[in-house]
Amino acid sequence: GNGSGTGTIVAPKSKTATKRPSLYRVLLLNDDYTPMEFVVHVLERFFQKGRDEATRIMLHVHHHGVGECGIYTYEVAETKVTQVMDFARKHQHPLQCVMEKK
Ligand code: NFA
Repeated sequence: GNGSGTGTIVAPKSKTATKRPSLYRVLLLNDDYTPMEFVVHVLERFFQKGRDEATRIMLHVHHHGVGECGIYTYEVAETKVTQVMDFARKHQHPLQCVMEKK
């Protein structure tokens, strides 16, 4: 860029429409077998939640069947879902993680 003053001549930006990316909710689904502590760990590790917020979300999923972990662009949401599903499978827990368009 020209920000640091290198003497480069930059053409003025033409005013074209920039569209915001679609957003996706990442959700955890309740089941009868995954340990509560494992779900809290998932929320801390993959969704950057602190212990208290992770526990709140886990209990919401436990009581309501589904709950939101975060809202991300498509590629980030897809990566989170894959990371959680791989981690749950590795530990032989049936935890399900899905994404839905907002
Ligand atoms: N319902 C699970 C249990 O009683 C805990 C759980 C919470 C599982 C949230 C999945 C998601 N051990």
